Amino acid sequence: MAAASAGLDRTAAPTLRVDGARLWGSLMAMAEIGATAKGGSCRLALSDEDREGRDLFRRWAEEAGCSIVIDSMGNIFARRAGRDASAAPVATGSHLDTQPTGGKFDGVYGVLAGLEVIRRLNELGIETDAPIEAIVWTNEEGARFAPSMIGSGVFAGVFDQAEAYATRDLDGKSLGEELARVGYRGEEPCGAHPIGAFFEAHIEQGPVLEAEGRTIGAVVGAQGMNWYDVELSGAEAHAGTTPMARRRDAYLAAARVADRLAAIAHAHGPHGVATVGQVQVFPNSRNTVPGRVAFSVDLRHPEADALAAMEAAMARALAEICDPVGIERRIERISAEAPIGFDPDCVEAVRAAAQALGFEPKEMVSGAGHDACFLASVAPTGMIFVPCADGISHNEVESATPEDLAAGASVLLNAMLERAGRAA
Ligand code: HGY
Ligand code: MN
Ligand code: MN
Repeated sequence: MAAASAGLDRTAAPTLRVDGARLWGSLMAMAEIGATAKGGSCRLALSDEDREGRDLFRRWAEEAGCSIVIDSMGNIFARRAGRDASAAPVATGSHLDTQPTGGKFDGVYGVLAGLEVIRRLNELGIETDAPIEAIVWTNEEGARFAPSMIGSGVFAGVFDQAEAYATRDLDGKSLGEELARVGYRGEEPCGAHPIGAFFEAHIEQGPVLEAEGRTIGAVVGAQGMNWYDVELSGAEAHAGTTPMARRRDAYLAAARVADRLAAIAHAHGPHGVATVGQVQVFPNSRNTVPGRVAFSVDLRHPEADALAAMEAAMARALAEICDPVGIERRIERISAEAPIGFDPDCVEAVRAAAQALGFEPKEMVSGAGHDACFLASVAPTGMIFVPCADGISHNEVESATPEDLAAGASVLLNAMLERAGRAA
């Protein structure tokens, strides 16, 4: 009965629901920042558009009575006070940065669902025991600065901050310089911020929930994901006078490697996936045989040993393709995220909240990486998925329904409240 005497009401609270129209309105207002002609979003990490989105989030959070802390990696912590200021906050959040041809919901849904939780608690006059926080993590996508999830990765001690500051985009600008330029290089040392528990709401970015007619995914873990930088060096040559047999064509070798990577993924199907997303050809002239090609590789699999086998198969493919034609190769693994499992109590809080709202949640493993994957190593963490149309994401047509988004945010509200406790 200690909890009751401390004025902490753990009785089963009525199931609360967010204001779905307000959440949708905030999503559409944020989508106007970096809006693309095809209806998507482009707010590359630490760009002017990212800064504008961050500034809007901060304004909304301050209007909701939150105090704001920004850490040395630009992660933003918007805190709604609880009765016990010394308690570690129950937090939620995601990212505002997008892919170059991103959608309106990847990341931003998790940030604004967190803001809606705070707005709704304010509206209902509910005081929690622990503080509630909504967080914006820096550079989750990794589209501009590799690797991905750098803000949460430095926070969790996975990446070194100095190395993160030094990483450069294709124009040679460093993350540290850009962080200072947009005014988000905060004072709080990254990683010093206490987190009592973390929940992330996100669109599934895959077809499963929609195909099964389900609204809520209770995410139990995420698959492993390795990123590589590969550089192949041959020799520039004249496109007209150089016989095919005398060429050391770096692009042709890279194309063959990409084809073999697809075969490796199929061989480790149905879950193995491989992607070459970024390719730079040098000197990139129509009538010069490419002498050098730099490209990215993204390998993923839910099982660690299968992911290791895919990496070994990639190394063999590179040797078999490059050695016979005298192409030199350099490969660097720039990030390696092992498959992770989320905290069973957090998964249960998500499941129970969904059921209380009338949804039967589907247990799922995430195919995408998320900031929650790193938070899981420093705090009890769970994720909530909602469907997106045709499972499409990292595409301007990405879409989700106001009803599903509201449902996921209501699950988030109840799961966080259960964890934070209501002051009686
Ligand atoms: O790459 C991912 O899985 C995430 O969308 N950044
Ligand atoms: Mn995301
Ligand atoms: Mn993404």
